[in-house]
Amino acid sequence: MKKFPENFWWGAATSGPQSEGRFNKKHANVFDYHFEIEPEKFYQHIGPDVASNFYNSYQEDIQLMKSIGMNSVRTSIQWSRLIDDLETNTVNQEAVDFYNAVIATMISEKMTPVMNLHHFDLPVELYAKYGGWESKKIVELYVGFAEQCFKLFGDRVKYWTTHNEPMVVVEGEYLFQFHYPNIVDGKKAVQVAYNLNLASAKAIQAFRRLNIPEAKIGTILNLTPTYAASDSKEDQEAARIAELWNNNLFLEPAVHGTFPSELEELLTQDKVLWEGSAEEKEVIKNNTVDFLGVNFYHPNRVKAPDLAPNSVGEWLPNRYYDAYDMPGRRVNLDRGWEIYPKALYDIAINIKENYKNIPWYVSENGMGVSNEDRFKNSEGIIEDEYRIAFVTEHLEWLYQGIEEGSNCFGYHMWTPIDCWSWLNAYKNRYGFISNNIHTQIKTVKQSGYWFKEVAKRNGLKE
Ligand code: BGP
Repeated sequence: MKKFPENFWWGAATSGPQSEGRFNKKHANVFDYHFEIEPEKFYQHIGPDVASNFYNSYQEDIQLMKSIGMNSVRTSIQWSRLIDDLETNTVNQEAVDFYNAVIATMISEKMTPVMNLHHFDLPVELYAKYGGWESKKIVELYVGFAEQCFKLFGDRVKYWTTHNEPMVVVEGEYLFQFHYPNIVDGKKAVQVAYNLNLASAKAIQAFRRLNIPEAKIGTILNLTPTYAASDSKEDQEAARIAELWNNNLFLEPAVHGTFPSELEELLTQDKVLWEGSAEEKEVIKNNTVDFLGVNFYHPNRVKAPDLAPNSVGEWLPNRYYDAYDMPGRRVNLDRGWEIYPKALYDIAINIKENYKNIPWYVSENGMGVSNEDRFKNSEGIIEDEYRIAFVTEHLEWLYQGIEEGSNCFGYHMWTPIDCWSWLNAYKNRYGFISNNIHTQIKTVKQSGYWFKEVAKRNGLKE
């Protein structure tokens, strides 16, 4: 048997904005607002209003999670729910009661709660008033919110994360127009990336000052290892820059407390470098993470760009590389993402060799498949063998990385119960547990029963 380390986390991740529903929330986050103004942009015009109804059904949902053998679970605290006055960071008592109840239920079901503080869900008023993450004012307000969370829940929550996939905020909101406010502005994107790194370090600083016994803090990054189309000098150079921008821009400050110098040089040469003070860089230097969460879905294959990088026009980071569609690649067509499990091994070794072999866990992995009802058997259970195969392959490569010394302490699936997925809404389903969004009836899939056995064995059968 392929046995995983003792006390390995077997679990799954969700987020507040994708599971709770908008019930009883005083403020709108950027997605709540985007759906209000452009519902037609969301698959089948379904917004985050109800999501998977976690706000009302958290007890039953957590019990279902427990029933499939999960020993740990991540969700997020919504800033737009917890805070009443966004300027002074006073808290909303009903929200405090809600998160207290969620945490208590997880603990009573013997699941380690992991709480994330930012899952793309900035209160939209802060975007309207200050320009969101473009502004350092938001960094300060976010740190105030984070501090409230540590004080309110830190006695019971021992694993915290500052952001989920900050790079997606940069890409979705400022480069590639898949998240509100759909801006295309490379210079702003660079500043937002810096500010998100700064916010993470400042939240960690606030956390350390509170000295909460046994509590640890990390951040969650979507790592997309880069593979060049060929060994040619040009393709290799494209891959080098893609790796600097997509991964190292967040990974290096989080773990080493510095920005990649080659990237700083490039951004300086292109006259788009962020504004940051020596004092801020000191904060980043001195407040690195205790652990890392890695979301892994797909690799990033690149080739030399068709157009010369010094072509005239708006600066965007991808002027240095083009996406490469490798012939024969395996793809999940519903999501359009390549399936390449060996990348998880490459991540494990990269962390071991270049990032202090810091403790890390797979904080998301999984596959979103549409119309899963077609796989229902006569008992109404979805037979999602493709998901079992997908997770097995990823776990095998992860196992190999651990065998070679990478310090990985867990595997979380995206997601426990089918939840709302941004613009794709409920098109692609990722859960171990299905959700009928009309009745909110939740049913364990075949993969959920399978996962329970894996967790119980703490390993994979040979
Ligand atoms: C990650 C996010 C999750 C989740 C997942 C699936 O990027 O952290 O919030 O949504 O991807 O992707 P999607 O919902 O875009 O299909």
